[in-house]
Amino acid sequence: MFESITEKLQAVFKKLSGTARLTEKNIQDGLREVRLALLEADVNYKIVKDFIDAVTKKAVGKEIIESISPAQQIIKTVNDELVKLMGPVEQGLKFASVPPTRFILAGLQGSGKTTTCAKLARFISKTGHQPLLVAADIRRPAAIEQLQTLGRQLNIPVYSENPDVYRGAVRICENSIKYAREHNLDCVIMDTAGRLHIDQEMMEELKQIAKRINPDYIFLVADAMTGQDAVNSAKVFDSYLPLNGIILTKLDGDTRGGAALSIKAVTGKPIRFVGIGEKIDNLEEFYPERMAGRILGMGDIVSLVEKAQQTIDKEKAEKLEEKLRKNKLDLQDFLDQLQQIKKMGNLKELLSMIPGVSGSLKNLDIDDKHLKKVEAIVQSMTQDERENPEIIDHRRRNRIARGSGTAVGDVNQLLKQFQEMQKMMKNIGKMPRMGKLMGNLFGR
Ligand SMILES: Nc1nc2c(ncn2[C@@H]2O[C@H](COP(=O)(O)OP(=O)(O)OP(=O)(O)O)[C@@H](O)[C@H]2O)c(=O)[nH]1
Ligand SMILES: [Mg+2]
Repeated sequence: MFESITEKLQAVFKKLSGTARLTEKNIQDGLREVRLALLEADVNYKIVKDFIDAVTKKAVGKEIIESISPAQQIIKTVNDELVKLMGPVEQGLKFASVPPTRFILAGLQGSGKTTTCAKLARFISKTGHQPLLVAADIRRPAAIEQLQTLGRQLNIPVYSENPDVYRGAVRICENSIKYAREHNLDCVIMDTAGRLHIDQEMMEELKQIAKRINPDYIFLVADAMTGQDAVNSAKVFDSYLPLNGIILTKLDGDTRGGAALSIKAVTGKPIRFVGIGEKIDNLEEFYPERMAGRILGMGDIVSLVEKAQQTIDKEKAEKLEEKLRKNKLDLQDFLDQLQQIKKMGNLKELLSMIPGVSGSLKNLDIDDKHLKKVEAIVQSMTQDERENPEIIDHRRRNRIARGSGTAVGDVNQLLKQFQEMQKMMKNIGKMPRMGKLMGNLFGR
């Protein structure tokens, strides 16, 4: 998905992180390339302009958090703006208090309506509801059959009427509601007829259906491969029908990403689901954060910076980085860091984001009980001992264990872990960028 834009953006960021110092000029140069990447991905030009303006403003005027590289900060800023561009999006579906909950799927010919109806029915049935598929596309006789086949595959009932007895799509939809009630089906999903282009007839029919059945959700099914055409037609659809959201299909195909990135900003309507393949299971709820992550391909750095920003304490970070560099981490720091890390969430998860680190800290235990023990042990040490753990001999170990209500084995284990940590820090400190990262990571 979106390989091309991802590749381009990664190249830009790589270049940025290679420069020793970021100046306003190389930020601007970098963002110019981001701009090109977005334009090439077929993002609406006006949106690109606003996007770059927003990122520039943030990137240039931003207070720099020491120990996160400026390039990482820019990646985070670009990420945040991408998320903003596509969100916010409400997740989950609200089911009507008086069933059935009514869904209308509309869209141009071939956009994926029929397939998506079936996928949505499957999605809904997995949440414990009983959907009914409604064959309301009577323009193409084969459409009814297509839906029936899908329904059979899924074991989901399909409501249809004999196309020879012409009663019109509106009537079919109305009748399907009755049918759903009689059969205790609590959702109806209506597959409507598409056209090659938006025309009056189609819009009238959809408007009539919407008027008569009072839908809970009208979703526009749009083909991501058609790029800005999908965006433009979405805008027209939205002017006729009160859309609740968009289902963007064929994101698995050779799409450049333009539709996904522009459609919310242009129409004001969020993407709610994405189709990522022809199979019935290939429907996902849409999360702007995940999509931004996929587009940038930099999820690791983004979450790292995020966690850092959440709890940043600049002074402490600086001091710690200094200590790290000189390899003067003492036991008090060790304890502080353990506590901070606990606040930040799962240590292992965090460390696993940094290449090469995950293995070396696998055995570090950091649950509450363990932390309390470490705390008690460190607090039973003298200042001198905390700063110079190598002076802690056998006699002192016994005393510390007694003082902290732990066993000598616990004290030994802690000292050993600390030693390992120091060793690791030393190695990491040798890599300039990693040193910064770790300084930041351990510096809250
Ligand atoms: N790769 C891929 N193909 C899809 C996706 N969604 C739908 N398709 C394919 O797109 C084609 C058209 O899908 P339909 O569901 O028939 O589209 P439609 O909007 O109902 O078409 P009409 O009823 O003719 O207007 C089919 O071959 C589907 O398998 C998707 O997310 N990914
Ligand atoms: Mg169809």
